Amino acid sequence: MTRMFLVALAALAVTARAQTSPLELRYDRPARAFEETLPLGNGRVGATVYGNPRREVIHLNDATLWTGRPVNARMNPEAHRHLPAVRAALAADDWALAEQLVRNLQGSFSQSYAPLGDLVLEMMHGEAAGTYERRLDLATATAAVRYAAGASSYERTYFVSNPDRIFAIRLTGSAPGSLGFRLGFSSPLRYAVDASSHTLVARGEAPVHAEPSYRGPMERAIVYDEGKGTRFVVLARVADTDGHVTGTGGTIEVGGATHATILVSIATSFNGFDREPGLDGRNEVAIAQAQLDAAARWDTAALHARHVADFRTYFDRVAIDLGPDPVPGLTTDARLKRYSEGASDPYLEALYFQFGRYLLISSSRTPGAPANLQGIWNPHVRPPWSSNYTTNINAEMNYWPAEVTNLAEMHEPLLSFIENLAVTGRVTAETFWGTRGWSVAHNSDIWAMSNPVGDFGKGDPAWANWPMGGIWLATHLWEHWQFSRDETFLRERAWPLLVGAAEFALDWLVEGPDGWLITSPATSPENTFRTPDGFVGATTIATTGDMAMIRELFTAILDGGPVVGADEAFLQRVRDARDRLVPYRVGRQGNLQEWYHDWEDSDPKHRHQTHLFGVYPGSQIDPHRTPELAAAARTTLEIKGDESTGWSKAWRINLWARLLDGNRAHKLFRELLSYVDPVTGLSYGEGGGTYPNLFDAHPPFQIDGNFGGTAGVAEMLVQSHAGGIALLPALPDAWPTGSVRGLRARGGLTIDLAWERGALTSATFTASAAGDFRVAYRDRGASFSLGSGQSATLDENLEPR
Ligand code: FUC
Repeated sequence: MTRMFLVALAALAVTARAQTSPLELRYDRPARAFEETLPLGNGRVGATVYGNPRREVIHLNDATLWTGRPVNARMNPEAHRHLPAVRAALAADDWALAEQLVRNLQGSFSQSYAPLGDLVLEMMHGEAAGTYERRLDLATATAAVRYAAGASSYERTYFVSNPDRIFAIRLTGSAPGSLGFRLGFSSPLRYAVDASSHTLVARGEAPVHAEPSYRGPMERAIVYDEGKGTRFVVLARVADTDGHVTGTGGTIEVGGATHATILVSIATSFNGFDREPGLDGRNEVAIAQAQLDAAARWDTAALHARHVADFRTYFDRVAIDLGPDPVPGLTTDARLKRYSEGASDPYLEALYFQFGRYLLISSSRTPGAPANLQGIWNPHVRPPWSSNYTTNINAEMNYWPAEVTNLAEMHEPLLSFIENLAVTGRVTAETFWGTRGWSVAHNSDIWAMSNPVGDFGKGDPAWANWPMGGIWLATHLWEHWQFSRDETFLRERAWPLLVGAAEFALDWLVEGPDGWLITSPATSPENTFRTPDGFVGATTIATTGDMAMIRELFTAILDGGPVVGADEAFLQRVRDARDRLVPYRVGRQGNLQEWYHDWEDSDPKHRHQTHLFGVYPGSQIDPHRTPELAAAARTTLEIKGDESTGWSKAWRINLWARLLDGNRAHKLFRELLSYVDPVTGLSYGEGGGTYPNLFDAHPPFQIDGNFGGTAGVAEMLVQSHAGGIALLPALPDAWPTGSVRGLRARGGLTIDLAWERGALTSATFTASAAGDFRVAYRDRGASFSLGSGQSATLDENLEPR
């Protein structure tokens, strides 16, 4: 059995090696910190592997384990009554008063994504000696640790299976009887563990409240209310072993073995965003038991084969070659350092791109529980920024690679989450903003909270009072339709939500001083302006970001209306409103103006750049259609400079790609991949980069930069936002020869490209929906029609092959 299993793994490794170096993270030592661990996940359960020979600690997570309970969206029912006073202050240019009054439009903070606990393996062998290996194979989503101790060599293989809903650890020791270990569990949450029945059973409950960590130490930062929080259970059973198994207290002991498999089944009582996880929770024990019993019917090799087949369905859709591996066999941390010091490494760049896809498949397969700020991998009870959904950039950025890198199914957790948000968002729109439709502010959690945060007046309006999250999120529904051309999706799921977002926007817009429609109050996430007389604040009118998001939404409505046969009177209202939105303006410095007035930024280098939304992810500004605005966007980026946080750099890769500057996009990509040491680098702030395990460093760890970086690579190779499809629109000099297979474009095309010495050599298009397509490469263009399932291949002159 063991041998068969290893042979299967080896065969997979050989297939991968045939192309280039295998797509793997590899290290010659155990992880010293969380940011060096190997992340595994089935889109719900997460596990991070340190790989210590004698004492292995694995952080476990479940995407549905959060603090809190269903949110009372009607938490501040009279808030909207303060709006007229805020608007009057803004109309009188009394920015300071508006800034103060707008605090009346705040509610509670979001809840936090919770850690679940640690699986602890104490190995009963002496000190490890000799070679040590720790690897994560991306194509098979399998981690492995190999080392020797005494006269035996040991191997551990780890994977989290989606089809069998199980986390499996296979352990072997080469010498007869040399494998022995104790298995235990601990959790930073309230829990109890028992292993007397040979199955380790750990049960616990999440707090009903956790204060965001940025609020600092405070009383009642963590509140438990027994029976009210989300319950969790971990069942761990040792299967497939030739050793003897005993259970005492909270520990399982295995001795005298050469092989054993630990099967770990996890479930929570989370039962939807609007149901009590305590009283009305799911029966987590029955679920976990059923998962365990079902998985235990397969042997380990079969479990692994089923897992790999499932994972590869998604992962293998895209292959990329950006150039040869200059240092085959070098460990990932050494490679990253070498790259940070200026060496070129197209293999690492391709690996980083594919790692983003790996992370999305591993973290985003649970309806209503999209990947959060840390994906699903979090060991902290009060994680950075609550590890929540931050909708003023981060939650959306997580999903930038979903469609373009051919993982549309992984978009689904976000799309279903938006459906939940529209429910609480309707109450938020009515009570906070006095409008119809639905609206989401800048933070959310698994309970789909949608209110502006700030603890009822204590939050800085620069981040707390931004009501545009729903509109930004709604554009994801539109994007999913554009890439899939799934008319049923558009009609039945997306359209009602798009209309609700538009109703909010129509009601939220008011007539401004020059007759334009404006938003009032408005902020530009998390920036502050300086008025000519020196007042620094955030609350104003008609920020460029607000206008851009509304314009993007209205354009989607007007494009989608005819497809679904929407009511013409409604479309006319949207058309009229869109024509009256405050237009883009170019500021004194030649920059794209962020504020309604041509004010200075109090921090011109700020990481947020919401006013560039129309360049990316929006589709309003580009060098061909709007050259002046594109030039102004460029100037804005020049003023900001390139140094920023991880996600901010990742956004800028995409922005520069859309501005058709491949070399600048690549420079930012290089900077996103700057080595950040987790042991000394656990600080909040700028200096974004990449940790040794390729997790994005805001710092601290925040997964959005990984996803934004992956999207950025795709955006350099294919763009499809402006009606046609641009091939290699921002190919950097650093990638003279390469190929990519399986990227997706709007209209439902899958695209394979190859290029040599900086020039396209061939392009193949396969349509998943019938359509007429226009493609462009440099100054050449071609048009063709394809039926669903049909392909076309063009040569370097865009002539059919
Ligand atoms: C916003 C950003 C921070 C961070 C946090 C999660 O507050 O300004 O940089 O990304 O969200």
